[in-house]
Amino acid sequence: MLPLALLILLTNLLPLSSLAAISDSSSSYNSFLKCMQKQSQKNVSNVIYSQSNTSYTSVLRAYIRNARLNTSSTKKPLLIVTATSDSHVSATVICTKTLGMRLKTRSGGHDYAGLSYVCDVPFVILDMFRLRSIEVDAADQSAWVQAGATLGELYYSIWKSTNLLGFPDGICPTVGTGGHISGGGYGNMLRKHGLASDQVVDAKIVDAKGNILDRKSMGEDSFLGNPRRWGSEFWCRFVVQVAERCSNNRRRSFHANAPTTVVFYGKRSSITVKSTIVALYLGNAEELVSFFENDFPLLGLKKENCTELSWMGSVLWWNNVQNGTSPDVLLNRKPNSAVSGFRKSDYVQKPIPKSGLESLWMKMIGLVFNPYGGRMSEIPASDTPFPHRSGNLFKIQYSVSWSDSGAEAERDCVTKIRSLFSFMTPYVSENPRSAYLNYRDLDIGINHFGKNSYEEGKVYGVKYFSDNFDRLVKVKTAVDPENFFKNEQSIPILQRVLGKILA
Ligand SMILES: Cc1cc2nc3c(=O)[nH]c(=O)nc-3n(C[C@H](O)[C@H](O)[C@H](O)COP(=O)(O)OP(=O)(O)OC[C@H]3O[C@@H](n4cnc5c(N)ncnc54)[C@H](O)[C@@H]3O)c2cc1C
Ligand SMILES: *[C@@H]1O[C@H](CO)[C@@H](O)[C@H](O)[C@H]1NC(C)=O
Ligand SMILES: *[C@@H]1O[C@H](CO)[C@@H](O)[C@H](O)[C@H]1NC(C)=O
Ligand SMILES: *[C@@H]1O[C@H](CO)[C@@H](O)[C@H](O)[C@H]1NC(C)=O
Ligand SMILES: *[C@@H]1O[C@H](CO)[C@@H](O)[C@H](O)[C@H]1NC(C)=O
Ligand SMILES: CC(=O)N[C@H]1CO[C@H](CO)[C@@H](O)[C@@H]1O
Repeated sequence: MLPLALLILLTNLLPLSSLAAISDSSSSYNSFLKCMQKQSQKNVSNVIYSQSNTSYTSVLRAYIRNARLNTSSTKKPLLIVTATSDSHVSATVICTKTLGMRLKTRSGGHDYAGLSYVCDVPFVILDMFRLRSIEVDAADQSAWVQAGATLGELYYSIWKSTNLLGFPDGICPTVGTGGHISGGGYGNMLRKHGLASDQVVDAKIVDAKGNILDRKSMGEDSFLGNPRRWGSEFWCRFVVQVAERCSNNRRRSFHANAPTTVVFYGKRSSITVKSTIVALYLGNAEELVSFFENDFPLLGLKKENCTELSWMGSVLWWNNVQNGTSPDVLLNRKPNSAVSGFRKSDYVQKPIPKSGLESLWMKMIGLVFNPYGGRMSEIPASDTPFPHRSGNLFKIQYSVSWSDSGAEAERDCVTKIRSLFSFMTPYVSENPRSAYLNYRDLDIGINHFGKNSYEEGKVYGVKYFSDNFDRLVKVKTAVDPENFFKNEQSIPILQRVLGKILA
């Protein structure tokens, strides 16, 4: 197998002028317990936490990944179910519905707006962290991954079973596969292999009646309208087709082969803006250097600017883990640790003119540019719910994080990111102004579940799903006509009035 070549390019220091930087808990517990007992035919008392259980708070906090949503005024679940089997998942759906509560499913808890663990009506959290088995079949180049497994656990399991396979998933090891893969999921191999969700060949889901379905039993329409997208909260198990052997990558042309991640960021405490370009190339350093000599001679890239590593080595490298450290570090779930943050996204379809870039540097907060193209342009936009395919040059992530708990720090940061977003309007996609589902942003629209849920849903729906939105609404209406699986930004249903569908 060929090593992967990693490179770090360019560290520019630019001057920076302005960078400012419920209802009754115990009775619901009893009814819920009874219902769960009946549905799952098992003693379930060890998987249900009410607010009076001593471990309730530590279970809740373990996968809160945005400290902004860890305050005393943040709404808390009445109950948390830490499912350990399919039958628990199915029973949780049925019993939550029976008791008239909202269901929130949490896998890794990284939703930027905390939609997996915060809700403004009485709710139950179906917590998947105990359902985390991973079965890798190296010969078949596939794996079954339970939704509660983290990316780090998936990487580790693949590495344990073979050094010839990898998976095109995100960077941060604590992210949950459940939310990540069902919302798209990209990493450093995006341009070569597409999204994590593009690799899904089957899934187990639980529908609104509590039935456990797979690709065959749910039907192609539902499958292609992939779990999270057509409902909101499901349990899924993914068969993941892991990447082809690295030695095969040689045949691909450079552009499809070099998924560059470009990172620009500003530091509040200093007067400089630091910009960094980091990229993963699936091949050796000589090849990479010769590509750069032809295509980007001004960069002056040399072999010593590249680091050759195995795929696992690159996974650790992207996580700033020192060379030689055991991949065991990927298994650290780091429970109950988070900073406060706010994120937004944009898609860029035409080059940003130099004048725009110059003003952008002056306003800079944390920005990450992810180049598209390559495999992403080959997959037709209507093939899967994820619509941002050819025609997109790159995606931007805007981010602000703060550590002071004061409301002032929050206001300051949120104001800054919104003003930058507004400044960017002329340079990014329009009608719709597209956004990435996994970079949850409640600013772009919220469903209040009133009469006009379709109209409200369309506001954010076309930003996340473009022309695929209406198809997703049809599938959603067919499989979950009561709209049981819902959150602030789920796919709405078409309303039936006097037997007619209104849209
Ligand atoms: C530190 C950090 C790094 C990140 N890095 C990347 C990256 O490199 N690439 C990238 O693409 N994204 C990245 N993200 C975004 C990440 O992919 C999304 O936040 C993703 O949705 C998180 O999945 P989760 O299971 O951890 O989150 P959760 O908060 O548990 O879930 C996210 C959403 O999916 C729903 N959901 C969760 N599990 C299920 C399930 N089993 N069935 C149905 N619905 C479910 C939840 O209800 C919620 O709406 C990052 C986020 C963070 C905070
Ligand atoms: C490459 O490495 C050399 C030596 O360390 C350094 O001077 C140069 O700036 C680097 N080039 C790039 C493009 O990073
Ligand atoms: C369930 O198990 C718990 C201990 O784990 C026990 O206290 C309880 O009595 C059991 N309930 C039933 C209905 O068997
Ligand atoms: C949540 O807040 C509590 C109390 O301030 C703190 O101990 C805990 O570490 C915080 N957890 C997260 C994930 O922010
Ligand atoms: C990483 O460490 C190994 C030995 O532990 C060494 O052989 C290898 O050259 C190192 N790689 C890099 C890129 O430093
Ligand atoms: C999961 C868990 O520990 N649940 C406990 C919550 O509290 C009740 C009453 O004390 C126990 O019976 C449960 O086992």
